[in-house]
This record gives sequence, C-alpha cells and structure tokens, in this order.
Amino acid sequence: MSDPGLRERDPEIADLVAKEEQRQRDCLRLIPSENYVSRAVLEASGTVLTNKYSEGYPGKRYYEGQQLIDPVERLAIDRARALFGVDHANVQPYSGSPANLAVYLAFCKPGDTIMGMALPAGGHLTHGWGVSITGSFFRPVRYGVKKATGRVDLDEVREIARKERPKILWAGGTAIPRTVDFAGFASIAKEVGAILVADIAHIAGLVAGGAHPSPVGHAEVISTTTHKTLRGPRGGMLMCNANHAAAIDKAVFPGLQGGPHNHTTAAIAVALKEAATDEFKAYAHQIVKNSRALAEELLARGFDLVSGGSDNHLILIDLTNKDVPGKTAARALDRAGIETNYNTVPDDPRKPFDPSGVRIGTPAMTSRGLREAEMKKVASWMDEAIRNHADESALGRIAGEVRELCHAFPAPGL
Ligand code: DSN
Repeated sequence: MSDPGLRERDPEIADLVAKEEQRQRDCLRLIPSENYVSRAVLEASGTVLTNKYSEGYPGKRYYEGQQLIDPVERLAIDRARALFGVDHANVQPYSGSPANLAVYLAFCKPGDTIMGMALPAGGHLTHGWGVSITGSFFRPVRYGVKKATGRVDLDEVREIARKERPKILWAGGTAIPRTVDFAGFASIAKEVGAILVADIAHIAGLVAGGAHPSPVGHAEVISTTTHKTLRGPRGGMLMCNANHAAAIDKAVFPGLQGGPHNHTTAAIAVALKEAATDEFKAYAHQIVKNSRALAEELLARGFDLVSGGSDNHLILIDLTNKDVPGKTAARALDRAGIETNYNTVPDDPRKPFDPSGVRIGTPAMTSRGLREAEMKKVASWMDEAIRNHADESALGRIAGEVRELCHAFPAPGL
C-alpha cells in the first residue's frame, strides 16, 4: 500500500491544519485555558506510540510488546511525582473531565452528596453542575462567591459543608481570578469528613512553577489537565496520597477507560521535564505578572473585573457597565485578532450562551514572550475593539496591528 504524507493523502485536512497554524501565529490568544506547546512536546505527541495498546499499568499490562511503553509511562509518573511532590500519580486520564469522573468512581456511590463551586461562579461542569452526569448521578450541593467581593467565602463553604456533609469537596474551577485557599478548604473537609479534591487544571503550571500555593499536603486528591498553564499536550493526570493510589488507579483503568494514549503520555513526560526547569519557573511567575499588569490597564480603562483584579493567570471581565454583551464583545475581539471566550459572571442575569462576561488570561501570550510593557497595548486594543464592535474597518485595522506585534514575538512550536 502506498503511504503518502498528509498533504498528498488529504490536502483538505492539510490545508485546514496549515491555516490553523497561521491563525495561531497571527492572533493574540487570550483564552486562559489554552497555550502553545513546545516543539518537543508537539513532536512527542505525533509519534508511533499512537499505534500501541497498553491496557493496564507499567509492569502489569494486558497486551504484549510493552518493552518501550512501560519506561515512557514510568518516566511520566516519576516526573509528575517529583515536580508536584506527591506520593502517587496516574497519567492516563484522557483529559480533565474523565479524570474527575474517575475521582467519583473511586470514592462515591450514585446518590452520594458531593460539593463544588457552582458553574456560573467559576466552577467546572464536572463539580456537580446539573447538565453534567455528575449533577444527576450524585446529589450536588454548591458554593458560590460573595457578590460584593467576587471571592469565595470560606465561612459560607463551611456552613454548607456542615449542613450537607458531602463525601467529596472540590476546590478550584475554571473562571477563578484569585488564589485558591487550599489550607482553608482542607480544614473544612477535615471537619465534615469529606475528601478534599483540588482541581488545579487551570493553575497546574503556576503550582509547578511556584507562582500559586500548592494543594499538596492539603488535598488528598489532585486532578489536573496537562495542556493549560502546564503547557503539555491535551491530557489529564490524577495525583494523590499513597493510601488512595489503588482506588484511583482502579477507577481510571479498568473502571472508566481502556488503553492509555501512549503518544500523549510521552508528550506529558516531556512537558513535565520542561516544567521542572528554572526557565519554566520564570515563565509561571511572568504569567502572573502579566495578568496583574493587564488587569490594572483594564481597570484604568473603566472595565469592571470580577473580584477587582487577578492573582493568577485569569481575568474575568463583567461588561454590564459597558453595555455590550459578552458574546458581542468576544466576537468583535476575534475579528480584531484577539481570541477570548464569552463567559458567565457570578449572578449573571443573562443566559450562559449569551452571558455578560468575557474571560481572558495570559498563559499563551506569555509563552510568546510578551511582558508587562506589552499589556498596555493589549488592553488598549481590547478597549478599542469592544467600543467599536460594529465597525469592521476599525476591527480590521486592530487585527493588522495585532499581527505585527505577534510576528515580533514568535510562538513556540509553530
Ligand atoms: N474547557 C476548560 C476551560 O476552558 O476552562 C475547562 O474544562
């Protein structure tokens, strides 16, 4: 059988991939859960390891031919354990949602009470939101943020937890612009006999780089994706204390998944190696510096930020005072070469598919090497694009200026 390359075999897909690469080169990617992986991570994820089945774990597989896959997975596990300082790591979850489902399978029975942050307050679907299987197979109770501060109120979390006695308490989410107080959550979980699970999908790279307090020593289980601030391939990981290792492993396989995606495991191993360097530590701290600088610039332009600013990689803008819906703003920004996502804000009077906010973040921009000085320009383009959301020529001009800046800061991996 002939074996042509992608361009020859499937020019339609090859074209789309090439155009996506160009798009990623030319625009400012501000979606806080996205990033650019390194060339090495990209290379590892496109390898022949995709050809191999490996159900089981290193040393205990249900398929032969694991001579080289076992050391790949062992390297990924050992690097995760060393980087985060945990007893045990499972690098097989396909992504964050399957990782979180494995946590439920390990510790809960259908109908058990579970507690997490409400989705509109910044939580994740899998922390018990109604439209997710986690909100129907279990009995979800939720905490939010204080309207006045936009921050979690641990006294309120404690009150709900005392009343509801959840089996699992989730800390973390997807639209939280502030530091998560893992120690505070741990004291509540301990008091009510819940297992504290830290979902660090968004902040894993910040934790690894020392730019956000670590949940290790506070949370019994830690769930994460590998592709956000951690700058790895799309994937997931679970980490835990030694006493939970067997339950977590059994829940991932055979409980929930079949064969691990070995090409992804290899790329995770590479990303974890990169994340252990001093260069990555500096990167993680720069993400936070950039986010603070961008937040200051936006505040100076009259933008209303949920919680009044940012301590991490993420900024949530409430556009109510600008009289522009989140979706209108996000679409105008996209036409101006600035990629964001529209997002609910706490107590949003609008619907999730047409909410009041826009969520932005600095991980991808920081991977390109942008620093505080460039944040002034980014804020001014955002302001201009949102004010001129119906003016195609203004948006086109901004897109040209954005492209010029992007070309001065080439992204890794492209
Ligand atoms: N989809 C992710 C995010 O954008 O935050 C969460 O799963």
